[in-house]
Amino acid sequence: MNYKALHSWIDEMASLCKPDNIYFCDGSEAEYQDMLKKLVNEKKAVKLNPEKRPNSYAFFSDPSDVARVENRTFIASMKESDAGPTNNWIDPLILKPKMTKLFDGSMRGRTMYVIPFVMGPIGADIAQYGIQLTDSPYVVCNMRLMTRMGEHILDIIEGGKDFIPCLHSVGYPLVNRPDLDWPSAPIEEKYIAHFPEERLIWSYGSGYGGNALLGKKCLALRIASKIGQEEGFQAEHMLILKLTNPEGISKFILGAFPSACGKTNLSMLIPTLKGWTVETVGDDIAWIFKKKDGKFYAINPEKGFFGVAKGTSYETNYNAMKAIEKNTIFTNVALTEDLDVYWEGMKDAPDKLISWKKDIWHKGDKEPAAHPNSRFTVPIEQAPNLAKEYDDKDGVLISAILVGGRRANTIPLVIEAFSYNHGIFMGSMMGSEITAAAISDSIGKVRRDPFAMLPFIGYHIKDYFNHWFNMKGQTSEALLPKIYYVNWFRKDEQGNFIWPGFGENSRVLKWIFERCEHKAKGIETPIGIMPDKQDLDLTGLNITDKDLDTLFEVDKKAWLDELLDLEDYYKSLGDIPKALYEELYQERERLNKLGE
Ligand code: GTP
Ligand code: SPV
Ligand code: MN
Repeated sequence: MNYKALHSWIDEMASLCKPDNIYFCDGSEAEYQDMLKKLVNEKKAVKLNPEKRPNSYAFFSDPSDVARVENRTFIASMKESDAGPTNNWIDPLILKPKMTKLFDGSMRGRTMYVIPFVMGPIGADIAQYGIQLTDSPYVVCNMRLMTRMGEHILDIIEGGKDFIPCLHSVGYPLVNRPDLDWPSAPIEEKYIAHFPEERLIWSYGSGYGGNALLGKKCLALRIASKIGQEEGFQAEHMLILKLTNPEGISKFILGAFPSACGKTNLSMLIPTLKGWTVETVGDDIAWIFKKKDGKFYAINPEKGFFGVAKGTSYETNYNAMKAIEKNTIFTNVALTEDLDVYWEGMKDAPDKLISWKKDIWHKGDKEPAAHPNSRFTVPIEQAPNLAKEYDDKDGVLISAILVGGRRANTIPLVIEAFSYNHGIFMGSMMGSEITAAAISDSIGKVRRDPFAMLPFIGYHIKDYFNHWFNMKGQTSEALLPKIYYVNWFRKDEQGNFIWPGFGENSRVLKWIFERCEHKAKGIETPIGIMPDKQDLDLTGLNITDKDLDTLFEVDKKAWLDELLDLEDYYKSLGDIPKALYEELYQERERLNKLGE
């Protein structure tokens, strides 16, 4: 859509949703403060103690609206085969009328906010403009922290830039009933819908995170992945970090880990190795493109963090804790008696708290005080380790891509792919234990989640894999990023993590950095190249030889089983690229020879 269509679209949506008012957001600080003040007056938000947490607010969602709802997320392409076997497909000719009925009058008694925003640095070739219409002031405030938004973006769109229309309603019209603290619709009425051919997003019934901040997962991943497939870039669920060695040389590394598997933490890491630094460019989404030099570059389409609160502490993620000391919105965390925030894993629990359900909570209570998917929203500029390149429209040169998930067994600490194709194979086989970032009754179960994109590919997964190979094209290995499979989450028989993780992950990053410079050694195994114990810098780390052996073990039987399961998975996906089967068969052959 472009300028001509803009105002008639807004009028059309307003006459459908029937809000009491329409308000164009200018994106200013004053507007943000006014909205939060109003939300506090209406008791929909709590202003935190300004001496402890200046200019910060807490929101508490309805207990049924706490995460992405994958089974209510739809790809409504014209043809079912374009959505593929991993998406919920629904015929747009059925869904449109159904949702039109739901949207009809859905904003009664409310204001419709118009949010002009852009995903990506202004001026970046692949930046994508959007307009979100929403009846949730909570969403407006979060979009302001998470995206580049406001009047200046509307000016650009009115100047003729194409934009992606995004319609959102919490689905709780105020007709003969009072408002709720967190209005939303029952689960069976929630629809997070994507119309890829029209490049259109309609979201109804949820006010939470990726369901409602439509610039994030809906636009920057599902719709952008489809645009990228058509226009030659990749939209990926990846962090972007800048790693600098003691000599001052920097490299940029991407990491694809599923939801709640460590992207924010890795991008904000403080290395335990002396002289090394990590700076953050992005913590959740990367758009990858190729330049004329044949190399791959990345931009972060976002401008803020929507990070997992649970488990975040000054010990595990100092930079995140510093970032959220002020100007932060918290959702579903617990509150202390003096109105500061608390969550499990932050520090020792005080005796008494207000839980995310707004109940009094006592130390020792069985239920956690904060929701496991409690989150903070904070502008990226507040990260103490922000890389200066974060806003660079030309992107950063990618040296390496990490893939990985939560796996209690089988997957070693780090494996380097033999080639880019082998790396794509590694990404395709990723599995991870399901976390609380999505509403699911299978939390903890391992599921395949290729490139951490299973819930976010806006089209057929076979074409997604093809796109990886197409983007590679004829590029020589020397110009391509190196790909690594990592796993920080291996457990011992007692169920404890073997690898200390967090800042100690810098030891693995150092090996990767030096592999990219052809300096570090590695040994060939059937599943890829791994550091020998002496190749990994373990200075000052307390870890037993037995644990190290486990972290680098290649369990022939477990891997062969893994490949059998993967082959079944491949078959279930339809006609995926032959190159993936070739990689699988070669890996099996190498494994079969092991120990012979
Ligand atoms: P999304 O925002 O959902 O995409 O999550 P994410 O991938 O950014 O994950 P995040 O960094 O927020 O980490 C999620 C959880 O994993 C937190 O509770 C962290 O404390 C924990 N975690 C992160 N890194 C490590 C690690 O290296 N080791 C261990 N054991 N836990 C980790
Ligand atoms: C994720 O689930 O991967 C997130 C959180 O980053 S949400 O924005 O809710 O999708
Ligand atoms: Mn994420």
